[in-house]
Amino acid sequence: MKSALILIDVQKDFCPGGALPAPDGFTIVPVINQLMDQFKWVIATKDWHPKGSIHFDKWPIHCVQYTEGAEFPIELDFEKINEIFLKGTGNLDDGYSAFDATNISLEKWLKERQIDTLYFCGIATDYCVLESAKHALRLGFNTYIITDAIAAINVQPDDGKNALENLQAKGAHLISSKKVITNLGLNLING
Ligand code: VGL
Ligand code: ZN
Repeated sequence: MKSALILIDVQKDFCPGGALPAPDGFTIVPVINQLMDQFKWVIATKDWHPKGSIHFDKWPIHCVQYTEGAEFPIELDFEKINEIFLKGTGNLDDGYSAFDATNISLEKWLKERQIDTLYFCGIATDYCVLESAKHALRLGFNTYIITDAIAAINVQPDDGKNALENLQAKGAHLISSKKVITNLGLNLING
């Protein structure tokens, strides 16, 4: 089993003060910083929309390409990221799933490295983490969700909770960062 940590959309616009914030957006950053040391492979997605995207019929304008809101928060140790996958890049493209990234094919990238197990963290539990992890399960990846390293937008108060129940029913494993770090650390480094 070869594993990767995948950071979904840890971007300023999804953190408090941003355009479409998850209330716990900053809280998860130190947890993610710790997790990154456990993995040989650390990858990240960025929501990366063109200004005129139809996506903004549904959402406040956020994560526009090359703007500050699309950047990683400065507290994130982003130099540890091996590859960045850009999604939602077309005018007609919501890009909720990491596997819809357009600059590099995520599935191909993982297969080339024989990575078959994904540990998800990031934002938002109820949208892009949910859709990316569902997509990973459909493609046959072993799928873990690190429950204290994700943050929900919670348009409805239970959206994050429901997303996790939905994922668990589909075969995803829920795990704490502590468990990843203490129990699995050494195996994962072998990536
Ligand atoms: C997201 C809503 C709109 C996400 C992106 O990253 O979860 N949510 N665009
Ligand atoms: Zn978006």
